[in-house]
Amino acid sequence: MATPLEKWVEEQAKLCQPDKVYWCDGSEEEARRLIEIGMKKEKIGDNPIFQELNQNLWPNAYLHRSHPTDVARTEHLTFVCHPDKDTAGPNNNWMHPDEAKEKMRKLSNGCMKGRTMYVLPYMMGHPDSPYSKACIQLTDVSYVAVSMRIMTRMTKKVIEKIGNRDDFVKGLHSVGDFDPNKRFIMHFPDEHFVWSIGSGYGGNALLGKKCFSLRIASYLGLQEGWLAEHMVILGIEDPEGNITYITAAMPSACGKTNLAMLQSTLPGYKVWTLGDDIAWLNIGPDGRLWAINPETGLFGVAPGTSLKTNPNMLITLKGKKFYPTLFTNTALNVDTNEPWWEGLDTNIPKNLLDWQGKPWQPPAETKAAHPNSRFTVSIYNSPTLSKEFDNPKGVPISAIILGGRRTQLIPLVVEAFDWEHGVFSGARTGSETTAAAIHKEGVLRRDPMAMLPFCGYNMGDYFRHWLNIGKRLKHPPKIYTVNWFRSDDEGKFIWPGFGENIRVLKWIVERTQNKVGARETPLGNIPHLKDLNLDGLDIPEAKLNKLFEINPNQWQNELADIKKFFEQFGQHLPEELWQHYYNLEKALQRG
Ligand code: SAT
Ligand code: MN
Repeated sequence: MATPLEKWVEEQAKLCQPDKVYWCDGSEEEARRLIEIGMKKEKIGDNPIFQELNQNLWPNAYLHRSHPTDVARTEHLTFVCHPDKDTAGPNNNWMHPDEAKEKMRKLSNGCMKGRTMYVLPYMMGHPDSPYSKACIQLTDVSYVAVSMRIMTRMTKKVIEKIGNRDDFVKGLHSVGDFDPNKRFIMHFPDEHFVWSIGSGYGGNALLGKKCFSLRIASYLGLQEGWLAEHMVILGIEDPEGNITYITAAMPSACGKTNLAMLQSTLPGYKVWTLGDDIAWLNIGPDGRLWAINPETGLFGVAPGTSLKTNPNMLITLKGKKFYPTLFTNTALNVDTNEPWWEGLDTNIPKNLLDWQGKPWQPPAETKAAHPNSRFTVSIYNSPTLSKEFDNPKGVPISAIILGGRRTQLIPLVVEAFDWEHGVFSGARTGSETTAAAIHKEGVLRRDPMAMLPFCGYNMGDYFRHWLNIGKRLKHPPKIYTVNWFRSDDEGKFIWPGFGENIRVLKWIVERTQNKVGARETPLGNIPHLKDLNLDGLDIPEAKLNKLFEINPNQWQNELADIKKFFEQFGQHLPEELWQHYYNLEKALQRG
């Protein structure tokens, strides 16, 4: 008798009509075979799927060039298909599940002809964790199969774990013909099912990542009483050897990965990495909030990554532990066969191909590496990997950081008065857009908890869910907002960022230990400058003050914009958040 899993795979194969169905076991030997296939047989246009890079300098590394129109997440083609629109909320594109399936069935009919359907069994979370989920993705491209081996725990054991159950997490993915007009990423939360066609790009195609671990998992979390968040997880070790665990939410390409692997500039402090993108947060039996990272890989933005900005990442990328490491849409140094991107070093190689494989020389109108070019590498390669990474229980969280990219207005760090005020502070967070998704760069958009593109249901209800979680926590983490990007009158960032951010983390840790005081402002508590270790930094006092300036006049537009954002959620927006809004308005008037 066929299991529900076997039946499901068979049905999808009937629809997509691949030449072959191949069940992956997740082994290294298999990954090597898939890379061979991707180098020799499978193609995108005229390009092979993989190209081997210099194995001496970049062990196990391969270059992938995507279809030129397929370089980032496509939020306008991403739908959350609840039976009713209200559940999806104004923060999601919505389509009725029946209509969405009809559309996808038509597009998927025969979409895998001439290709192999890979069946990928994988776990999100450690297999022994009470919080982990067993998943299956189908895909028709080796790039996705190999990427999923890096990003998740892919093993045949998942098939045994699923056994005769039919409630496993399902993903059906095909690159189709890469036609942007036939590209859709559809989520069916009630069925734990994601159906994606037309794109091979990370967040559109690695369905365990944003699609399941955030959009669908956030909805599961609402039903089951936990949170799926767009957050890094890290441990901060102080000179006495105590480790404090925190999470931090920031929109894509705001330095989350750099934060997760931060190289401390303060003697005696060290950061341990647990995750760079997604955290699942559960209330433990002790009444604290516990975090696991459901992933095992890092899918980071390449441009800007250097020995100066993130030395640990370069060590990770050159690590040999886990096979393979992928570079997507970076440039290529032809003489040395190495990947290259803007910001890697100051020397521009003489003989360079851009991300599409065309000769490139400065000055040029476009960048050599695509601004959203990425690396995919195992977290096990990281020299800063926390010893708790594989602990099925996760780590207890003492502080939550909610960040955004704001060149004006928002102070370097502010502590919320309590959990509820923290939820308000997160809910009003805005960020200037980057290249991680297809939209205009540098435009302000509200992005609460960095979850706007990833919350799989009405965000008004999401805020209510956060408030409810807070009520159930005996020892809630403290909540902070940070902004590394505030700029001076010449448009230059005031704060040096990167490794120097440890100075802000140190203050946060000391606040969670009640070791330092704070100054109350309308936005929340900010540091006394004497408590912020600024040794060796050369920031004039006037600029330091500017980092923490709260200008009530400038805040008038901001308040109006927050109000407009909140109003969209109508009755779904918790009354408590309006209360905090009016409190802030009044406090700013008082100055
Ligand atoms: O493409 S992903 O969504 O996986 C990466 C990102 O935008 O954060
Ligand atoms: Mn992300």
